[in-house]
Amino acid sequence: MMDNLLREKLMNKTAKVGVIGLGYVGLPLSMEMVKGGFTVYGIDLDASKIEALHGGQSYIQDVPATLVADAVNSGKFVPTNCYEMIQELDTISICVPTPLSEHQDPDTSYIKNVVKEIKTYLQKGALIVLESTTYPGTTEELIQVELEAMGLTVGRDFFLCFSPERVDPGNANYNTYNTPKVIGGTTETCKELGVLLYQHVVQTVVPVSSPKVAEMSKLLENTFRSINIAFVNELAMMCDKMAIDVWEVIRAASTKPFGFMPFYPGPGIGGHCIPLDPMYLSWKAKEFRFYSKFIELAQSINDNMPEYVLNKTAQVLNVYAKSIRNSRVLMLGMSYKPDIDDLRESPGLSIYELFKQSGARVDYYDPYATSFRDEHGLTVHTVEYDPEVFAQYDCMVLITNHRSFSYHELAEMGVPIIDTRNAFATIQSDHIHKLGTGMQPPHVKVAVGA
Ligand code: SAJ
Repeated sequence: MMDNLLREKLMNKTAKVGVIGLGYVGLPLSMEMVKGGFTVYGIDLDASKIEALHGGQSYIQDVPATLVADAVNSGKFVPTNCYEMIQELDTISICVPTPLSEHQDPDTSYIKNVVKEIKTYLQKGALIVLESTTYPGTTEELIQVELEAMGLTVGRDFFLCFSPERVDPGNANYNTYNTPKVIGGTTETCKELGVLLYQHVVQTVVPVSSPKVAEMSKLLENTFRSINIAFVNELAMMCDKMAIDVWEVIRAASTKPFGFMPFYPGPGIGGHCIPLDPMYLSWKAKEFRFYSKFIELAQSINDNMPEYVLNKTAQVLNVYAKSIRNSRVLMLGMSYKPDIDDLRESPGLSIYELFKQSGARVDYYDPYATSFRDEHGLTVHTVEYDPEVFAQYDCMVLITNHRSFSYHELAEMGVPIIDTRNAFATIQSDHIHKLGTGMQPPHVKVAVGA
């Protein structure tokens, strides 16, 4: 039986394991599989990635180059951009992107392209594990159906699982090895073989009853974040109206030792997961005529935050008798979260465009994300850090609270600051206007009953 043969190879680690997609998920996974004792064949279409890996270099911040070099030099990691390698593989973990289309619908083209190659080269008896975040049903609909149309039978001629990636780039505490790995098999045998592979690779494997449960659990994890972030963004807008400090409110609520989990307002949500994953779920739900008001509402609140930041800035400039048009605005930070250079879906990019469309003369300073292409394809570069130059701006807007920023020095410049992250929390100053603390700057006290 095919499964017994594969079971044997997984037990004695002679199985040739493959990873398709060597990005922030696939490369760390490949390295853990090497550590687990397997010979790993990494397949990626990007020849520059393959060249870098063969040169013992790493393009993923969490993967040391030395690890790559040792794995390649020992022959335990074989990077290639040839899909033909699939015909040698006993297992294939698919770690390709699942973005959104321009209409905010799932774009599963990367998965479909990989499946085409697997249909061409798959050797009978192989285990396929889809890791890319996607809607419930993808594994069966895009992989099982396609392979069975070739006359193969899942659980006999090939084995199929879904196991969501939980990679959090830059996280110093959690990595591919020590983050529990959920996995669901199309059949009981598929699940057993998937568990057998990953138990040599990660610390904890969490088997579930089906690929759909595994697919849905990942979407729950990230939709949970999107909805809670949206709620706290709404609370911030409410607090702006009520002149209550939302940051103090959250700090106070966080003292509750049970039944509460803090989320924080911001200029919107970015990254490769949170803005996208919930849309995969709401899109699939519509197929069942189920319309998730929660998800759509959260998406609209979060997507509206850049506009809200623009309006808050306009209100603050107004206090100083200035308009957005022709004001010199300096954005502090552009990446989607602190201390990284990742600009994917960053709300700062939308805020930059909104300032430009409103006629502001806008620059940005970010020591990590040092340039980006604007909506017209033009490259925009960060300005250099220069307190004397910064003091000339009409206002500064804190978008990303990088730890490297000199918040006291920035505050001492005397330039009005719109703080969307409570980054200046410990600095009391009349010209610092925090999101969610009242639309009137602190020094403008409205007389009660006026
Ligand atoms: N954000 C807020 N308020 C919050 C939390 C986040 O505005 O309270 C914003 C961030 O600034 C960012 C966006 O939301 O723009 C997403 O932030 P994130 O902390 O969720 O970070 P991500 O996008 O890197 O999410 C990843 C996810 N990991 C995986 O999908 C494997 C997510 O599930 C993790 O929970 C998250 O990292 C994490 O906790 O770091």
